[in-house]
Amino acid sequence: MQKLILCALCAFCFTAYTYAQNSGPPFEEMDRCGTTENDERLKAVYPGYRINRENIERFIRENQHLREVIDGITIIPVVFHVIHDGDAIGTNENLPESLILAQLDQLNDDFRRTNSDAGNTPADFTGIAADVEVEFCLAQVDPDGNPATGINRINISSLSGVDLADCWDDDYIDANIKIPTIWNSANYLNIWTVVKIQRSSNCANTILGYAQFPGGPANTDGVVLRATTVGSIANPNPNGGDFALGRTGTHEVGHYLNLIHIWGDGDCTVDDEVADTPLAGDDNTTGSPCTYPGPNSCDEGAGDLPDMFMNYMDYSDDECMNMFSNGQKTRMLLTLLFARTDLVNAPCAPECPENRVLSGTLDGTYWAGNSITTSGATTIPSTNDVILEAAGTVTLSSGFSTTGNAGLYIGFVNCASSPLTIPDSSLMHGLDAQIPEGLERLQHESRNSGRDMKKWFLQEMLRQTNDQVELPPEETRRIQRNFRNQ
Ligand SMILES: [Ca+2]
Ligand SMILES: [Ca+2]
Ligand SMILES: [Ca+2]
Ligand SMILES: [Ca+2]
Ligand SMILES: [Zn+2]
Repeated sequence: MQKLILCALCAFCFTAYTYAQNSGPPFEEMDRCGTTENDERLKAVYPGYRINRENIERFIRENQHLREVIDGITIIPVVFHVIHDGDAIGTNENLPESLILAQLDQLNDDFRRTNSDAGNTPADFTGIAADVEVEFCLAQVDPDGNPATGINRINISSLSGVDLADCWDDDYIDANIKIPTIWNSANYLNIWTVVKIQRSSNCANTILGYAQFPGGPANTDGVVLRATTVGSIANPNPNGGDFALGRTGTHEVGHYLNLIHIWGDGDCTVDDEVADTPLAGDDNTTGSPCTYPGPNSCDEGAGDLPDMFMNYMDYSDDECMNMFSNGQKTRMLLTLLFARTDLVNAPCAPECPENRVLSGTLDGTYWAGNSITTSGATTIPSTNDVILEAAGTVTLSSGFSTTGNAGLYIGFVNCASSPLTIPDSSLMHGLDAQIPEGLERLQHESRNSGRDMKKWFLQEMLRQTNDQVELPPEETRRIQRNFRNQ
């Protein structure tokens, strides 16, 4: 099932590029993804992991309504650990910065549906093709609070026990490469690029990438990519063959945000826990020219559609992939809400776009690079949750009001270009004086991890819209993310 079987065109593809040193076997023999095997291994080793996975699934199933409170763009800080064996920077697996930036671009394009090949999505699926509203930035601060580039080059000679002659399967990479190099996985998406990833079963050097689903051990959390897959449509990896456009990264980050394969890793009786993706009986390894319709592996009766082989979570060639679905988007956003809460408390360089003046009825998230001010009659109705996040000041003017069980969160995020100082007592007192009717007390949290970040928030911000839902206290911390408004 994992094996990629390509078409007769491969004879052409095979001669169209040359391999770098250590780049592995011919691409028609590659395994698209090792995530499922890694998942099975972790379930066998860590009993708690299986329970975590079940809890996350239950949360997603029972809290679809919370999708509504996630508004605006979520920005995830990324660190690329470029693992090499002494090659000059930009050579072989010691990837040039240009390819790493290209991969970051492709992630952003694919998750925001600004990918240049979005027009290839078949009409059957354009209605559900999603702007996931998640973006990625290179981490600007390391876990010790020092300025960083988000690119961390590591010579394996500095890693004890790592040898290119060893079998680099998921277990080996986790233990010998990830654990010694990881940045706190609660706060960063760690992506390791490596020269080879080998199958556990026979050490074949064929796996393009693998991810760890949420709920696993913190010290191995992240995504591993074969170095030859790192690139983009605009800047393909010269050694990547059919997998040069960065879609391995998109696929694996999809797993990292809890997506499972489009065919649910099973036959037509097993789905992918996403309602708007058609059932599929197995993976598709569709290659050029990516003709739609392709296979239709399961008959779902009325309204049946062919397989969505162009979904990032199938096994098609990079050039045939071009979409996530709305259902996949919901699954990823709810995962961020429940299982990757602190990830988005990001030491990225925040953008600093503007001052904002709000009035009328508020709902959702409002972000401003400098200040947010309300003007005249401004209301949060009892059914709404509102997040005001600014790099400067937030001022609730005299016409501001709330009704009933409205939720309000006010946060401040430092902006790299305009260092933030908040006069604690004065601002707290200023806000204290303005706590509107129907809202509970303000809490103050101060964080200093490389930048000033001070947040005030109201308890019970997450209004309980469903009495059966018991969110753990940490859920209020979902707000510690880099929100910005569209
Ligand atoms: Ca090398
Ligand atoms: Ca299936
Ligand atoms: Ca489905
Ligand atoms: Ca079908
Ligand atoms: Zn996969």
